[in-house]
Amino acid sequence: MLKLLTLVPSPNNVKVRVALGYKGIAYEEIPQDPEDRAACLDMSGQALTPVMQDKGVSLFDSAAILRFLHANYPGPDLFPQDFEEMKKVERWEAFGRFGVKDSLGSIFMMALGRMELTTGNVLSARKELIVHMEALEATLVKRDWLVGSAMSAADITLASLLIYCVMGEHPVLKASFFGPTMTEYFLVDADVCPKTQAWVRKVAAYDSWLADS
Ligand SMILES: N[C@@H](CCC(=O)N[C@@H](CS)C(=O)NCC(=O)O)C(=O)O
Repeated sequence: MLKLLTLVPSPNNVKVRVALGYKGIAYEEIPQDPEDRAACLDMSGQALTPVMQDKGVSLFDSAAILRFLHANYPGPDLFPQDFEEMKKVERWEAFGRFGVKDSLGSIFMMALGRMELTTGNVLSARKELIVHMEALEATLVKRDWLVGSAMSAADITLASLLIYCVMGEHPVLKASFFGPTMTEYFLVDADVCPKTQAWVRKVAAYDSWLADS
């Protein structure tokens, strides 16, 4: 059975668990202690989660894991077959990795005490995040999913990054080692980008940890 070393409340981990849930793949989950990276290092040669082991392969990096699941398992596709549609998914993934994640990451770094925590820094990261949400909203007012007619890796990647903005009150997120301040820094009002907020909840429902919000 597929093994997943996972840091329960982390966006990149939610992303992989959503993909597993969506494709209906059974897996053994091995929650990680944020202070102890020995198992990740042992399995993948690097310390970050998520890490997956399956069919004789050990893989780190959520985007690589999604491609592995798409290529090796039946069930709903995570990536389109069409070349142009694939380029759209990859553009959304890049927007997640280099746009949304940069603003999100700076708030995480402040909450973890790795970057100077000032009101100005929090506010400017929040402002950037809301601009990113507005870009998603402009697409999601016109269509249910970012690319094609069903959920894809584009939706899974972006929605998982926004869980703290939308679902920060969820007990799993609120109780996380990032601390309750994360909710305070990230959470946006219900009337901000409502389509995007509903879409984040719809995607997150495929993760058993976040399903019952
Ligand atoms: N590119 C990697 C990034 C993985 C990553 O940043 N993992 C975070 C959790 S979301 C982590 O383990 N952080 C540990 C730390 O910063 O101490 C991916 O997409 O999986």
